[in-house]
Amino acid sequence: MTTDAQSQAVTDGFDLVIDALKLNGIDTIFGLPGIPITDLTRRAQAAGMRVISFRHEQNAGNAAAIAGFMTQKPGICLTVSAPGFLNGLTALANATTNCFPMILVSGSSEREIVDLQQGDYEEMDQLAIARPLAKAAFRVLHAEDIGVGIARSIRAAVSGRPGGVYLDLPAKLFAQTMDAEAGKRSLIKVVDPAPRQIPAQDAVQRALAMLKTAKRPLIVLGKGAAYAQADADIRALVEKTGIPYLPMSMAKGLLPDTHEQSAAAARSYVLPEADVVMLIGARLNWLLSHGKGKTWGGKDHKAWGGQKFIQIDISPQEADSNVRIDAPVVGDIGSCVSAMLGGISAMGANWPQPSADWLGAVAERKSKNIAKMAETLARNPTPMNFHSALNVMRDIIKANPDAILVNEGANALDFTRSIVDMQKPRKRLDVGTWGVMGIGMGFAVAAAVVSGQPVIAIEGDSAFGFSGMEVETICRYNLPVCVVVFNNNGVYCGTDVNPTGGPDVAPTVFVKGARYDKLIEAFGGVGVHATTPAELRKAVEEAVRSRKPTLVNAVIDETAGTESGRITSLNPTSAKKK
Ligand code: OXT
Ligand code: ADP
Ligand code: MG
Repeated sequence: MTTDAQSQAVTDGFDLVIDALKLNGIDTIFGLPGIPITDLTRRAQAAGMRVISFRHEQNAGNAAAIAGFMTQKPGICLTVSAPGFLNGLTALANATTNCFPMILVSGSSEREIVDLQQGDYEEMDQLAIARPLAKAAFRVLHAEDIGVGIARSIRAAVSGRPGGVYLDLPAKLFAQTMDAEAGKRSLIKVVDPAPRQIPAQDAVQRALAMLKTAKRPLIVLGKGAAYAQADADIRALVEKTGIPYLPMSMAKGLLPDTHEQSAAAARSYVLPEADVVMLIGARLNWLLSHGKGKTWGGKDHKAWGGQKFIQIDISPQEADSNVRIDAPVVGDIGSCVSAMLGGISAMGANWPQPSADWLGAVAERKSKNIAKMAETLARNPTPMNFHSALNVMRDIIKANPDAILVNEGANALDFTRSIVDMQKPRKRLDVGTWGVMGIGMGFAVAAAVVSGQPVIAIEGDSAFGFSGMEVETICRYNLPVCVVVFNNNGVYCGTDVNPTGGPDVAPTVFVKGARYDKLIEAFGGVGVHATTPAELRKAVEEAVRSRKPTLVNAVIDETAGTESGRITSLNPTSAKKK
């Protein structure tokens, strides 16, 4: 005879973690199994979650981070203890830096042994190491606290300025059991995880007054604006004000790059010339030359260029980080932009359009640059250079506006950014705030998994090497990813020589004529060696059409690149290769 106690249903740590994630609408885990989380991956899959297993945790972490950016739900990266955790940490730090919501969930070793430093299996004080690199870091010791641990992690990742969160789950926790009913009750479905933050009316009025009196206004759209998913209102704000706008790299496509108000092709003209600049989800960091110096028309590299700044951002601490912000508007971008629109509508016909002089000057500079670019793109040199290869990629992306473009490298990044137009929001995913190499395959996998759309990854040959083994992952899950390796035999280019004449090649040079296409063939994918624009076009078009995992080794003139692409000046010696 069974007693009541014996027949009582129980649950355990594994199931509680899975149930808590599912309860919060999280249906995908990016990770890499091993002690102590192998069974967590198995049981998550058995419970109907999508578990995408990677070959290296950094790539799983990058996948989680970009999934977070694309969906506004925290992406989950699951790793084993110490080394697996550390492998995931770069992605966690990168997520925090870029304001991407993700949760790095790592198994860890026994607290009693770790804290006494008695040499446990994969011993490491992971929580202490993660804390400075994450927006928040938590550890759960008891099964009944799993619900709270996951709820707090979700809130921390997506509320306010999004970021990376670390959640430490010691091995012992998973095997802990508790009454199933009590377990269920302990879970929390997070209500309103990213509450709207309404801007103060006086802040909105101050910003509008400044914008209204501007003679040469400019709007800068950053990846915060892309993240916010307030696309229609942002477009309405830009169009109603008639102000030229500059998209930061990952904000390209928020309005189509072909929009007549886009000043992307007149960047170096509009930054120093503008008198009032409204930043929407963009920081005045290095990518915007800290809002001062010669880029902004300042006399020397530190001098203020005379612009007044309006900054729309969810973080109240962002204002004044580099130069004075004259009109900070703090709130979520959706609410701020809609409040601004409300103010503008209230003024009706009294809202002034920018002067014809300003718009004309921007248009003139823009059409000059576009004409110059068209000339360069029309050339067809042998071997291919970045321009002739990107002329092809530009057409293909134009014909496939829903495809997602992943992009990393130096020249391969910078040329792609200015040549390939994006037509829809959040379709361009790249190296972001840190200019970090290695995001490529993780981003590509997540983009395909999250969106189901074809993904095209334009990769420098060096950049690709950081995550290249994940082509096996792409083949294993049969993802519609086409990787195009711009192979110029090295970091920046392939022409450096060892000045000593010794047997080692120069540090920036790779094996010449490498066949990256062979790599994907090892896993059953399609490999193509392309030496002409026609071959490149055929291969990528076929990949997009067939949705088969494909890697195109696009041979690029090894002399074509410049040191560090467009950011040569950041090298301490500022040495120019060409
Ligand atoms: O106005 P002007 O005249 O100036 O012209 C501008 C626009 O107006 C114009 N434009 C257009 N013209 C015509 N038509 C259109 N549509 C148009 N659009 C624009 O074009 C120009 C340029 O416009 P842009 O791009 O908007 O402006 P600009 O001035 O470039 O903007 C400034 C920046 C700073 C915003 C921009 O440059 C930017 O976003 N830069 C990002 C740079 C970056 O992040 N680079 C990556 C890091 S480099 C380096 O660190 C690398 N490493 C080291 C390393 C890293 N990073 N990570 C790790 C983990 N380990 C090591 C390595 C190893 S790169 C690298 C590998 C490199 O080798 P690869 O083989 O991978 O790559 P290749 O170089 O290809 O060989
Ligand atoms: P970019 O590199 O494109 O200029 P950054 O990463 O520097 O973009 O800046 C993004 C900014 O957007 C950050 O300061 C962040 O606080 C802000 N942000 C992110 N999401 C939101 C949101 N939903 N509402 C308001 N601001 C946001
Ligand atoms: Mg290269």
